[in-house]
Amino acid sequence: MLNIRSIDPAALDLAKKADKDGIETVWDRYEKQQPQCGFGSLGLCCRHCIQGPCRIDPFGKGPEKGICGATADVIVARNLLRQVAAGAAAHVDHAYEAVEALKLAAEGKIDYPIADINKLKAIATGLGIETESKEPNVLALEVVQVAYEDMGNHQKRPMRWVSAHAPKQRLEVWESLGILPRNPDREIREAMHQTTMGMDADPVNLVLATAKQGLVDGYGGLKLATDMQDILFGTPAPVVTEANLGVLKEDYVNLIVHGHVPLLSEKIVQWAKTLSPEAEAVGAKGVQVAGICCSGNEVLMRQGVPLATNYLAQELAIVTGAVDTMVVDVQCIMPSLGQIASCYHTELITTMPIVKIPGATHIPFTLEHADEAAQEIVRKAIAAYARRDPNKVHIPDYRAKIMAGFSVEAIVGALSKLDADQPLKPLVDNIVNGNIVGVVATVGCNNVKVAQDIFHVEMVKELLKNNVLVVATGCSAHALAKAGMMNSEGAEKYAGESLKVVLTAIGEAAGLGAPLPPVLHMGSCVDNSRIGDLVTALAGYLGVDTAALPVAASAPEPQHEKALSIGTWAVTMGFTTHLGVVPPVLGSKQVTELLTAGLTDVIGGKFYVETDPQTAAHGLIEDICKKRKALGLDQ
Ligand code: NFS
Ligand code: SF4
Repeated sequence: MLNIRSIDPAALDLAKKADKDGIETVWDRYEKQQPQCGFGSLGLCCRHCIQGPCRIDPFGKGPEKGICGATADVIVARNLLRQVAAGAAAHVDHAYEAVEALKLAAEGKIDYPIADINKLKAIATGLGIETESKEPNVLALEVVQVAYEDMGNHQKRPMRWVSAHAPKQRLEVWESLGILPRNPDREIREAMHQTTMGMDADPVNLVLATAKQGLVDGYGGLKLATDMQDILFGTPAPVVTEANLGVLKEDYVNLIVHGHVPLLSEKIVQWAKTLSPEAEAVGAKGVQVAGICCSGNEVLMRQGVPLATNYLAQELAIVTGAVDTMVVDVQCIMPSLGQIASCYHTELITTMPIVKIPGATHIPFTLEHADEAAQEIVRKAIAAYARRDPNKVHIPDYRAKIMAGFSVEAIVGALSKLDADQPLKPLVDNIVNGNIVGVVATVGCNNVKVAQDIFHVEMVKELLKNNVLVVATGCSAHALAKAGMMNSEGAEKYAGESLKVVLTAIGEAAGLGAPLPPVLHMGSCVDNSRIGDLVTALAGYLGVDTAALPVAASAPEPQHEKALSIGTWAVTMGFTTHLGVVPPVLGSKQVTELLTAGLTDVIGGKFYVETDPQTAAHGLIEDICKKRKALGLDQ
């Protein structure tokens, strides 16, 4: 079946091969699910106790309450809180592993570096830790201590990762709403408790609890993970490489890293280089590592590893017949990969105790034996290369040049070429004078309900044309990378006149000899914390609340619960946060109203749901213009 909906030429090309090879893809399975359940789509079904399942009739003709008496508002609000808590849990779990890694690295118990002493010092200073004349491992242990205290059950105060890093004005807002999170595990546990049968029946209270989960996610997940990973592996600096499945090479061993946590993928990149002679010994020219989803973004940002593809085309990567091994850790890994890999020579390798897939080889990854696991995985890929069937290989010849690695430190570094004393000033000046109308962060996934990448690309085209600077992470960054929006030519092609002037000036000053890309790749989904850091710095420099900045966020094609938790965090930061796919909340007028309008007065931000890319772009621009006016920038 050729059900594919995508604008990615490589995906379209491979869908034909999938059809020929008899491979069922995510698009085929989506078709088979039609029509999807209306109750579920509206958020109106509840299975929280086994008197249920209960469903509310959205047309008011059938039941108006669940068996226990829960109304549509309660059911929708409870479901949303659980989803956002689940998203936060994924990020907190990820962050926690990185904290453990830093601890063991600092104790010298594992073979991981502490690569970025400057970042370590900056984070320690931010947490109020004295850094003077302390050895890096001593300092790292003190930072870990704070992280562990934040995670500890005994503490009643809000997380220090929040109070140390959040914008001042925001802290006051969150405190007044009673949503400052204590330790993340406790808050997630409480959300699970709060949503069980016979608990909270107040939709407003439930929505506020959801906002609190947004903060758990933003600071206990995203920010903590990025900070730890930067200390361990280095803070990204600009790198140049390529994106899309054309980065796979016929005469190389192709090893794809897929998932999210860089603890394993960093090791794989390193061992792929070291073991390259073994690949040559079997007739390959070397080992080509490429990345899918956020593992891809992580090793791109720090090691310049090319991007293979984003979420929706993960199955099609295997259909190339050229992937010798795909190694996965956690999150966004389609269970279908095991079956698809079995139709080719590809060895699918799972590594985590909580992600096992029938049909995959399981090689347990532990911090203590990371090098052994990585070597074994690379060697498996080399062995699989020998089994590759040339008749089954088809690598679509599509790849776009990209520049990535735009951490806040890298952005400030480039700007400091224009003003060494006040590096944020050139950016702020250009926002004030209107050369840059505002900034939109596009984040999040692909969703099979939308033609792959189309919403990201079409909306961003419109934003750039209107001189809005775009920063991107996650699968959105993949989409925009593949579409050629992350290189200098992209600035010429897509940026409006005044934005182009700024990009050119920064590009020249930074020594690129060409404009800066119009879309800045800021990393993986946990690296949304980098966007948080950037807006926090901008707000601090201007002495205003982040909610006042001409900045907005968008997840054009969200699919994962993580996208909902990140979006919720963006709303708590005071941003209008666009979703291009309707989340399952429309079954409750009250909850929908709270999320899209009612909360704004108290929290400053809101969700904005719009399923047309052009309209969404203009909606965001309108929002940015209102904020400009309120700041007195445009009369
Ligand atoms: Ni984010 Fe990254 Fe992609 Fe969505 Fe999944 S990979 S963590 S959740 S699908 S952007
Ligand atoms: Fe039904 Fe209430 Fe049980 Fe949910 S908690 S399944 S609404 S009885």
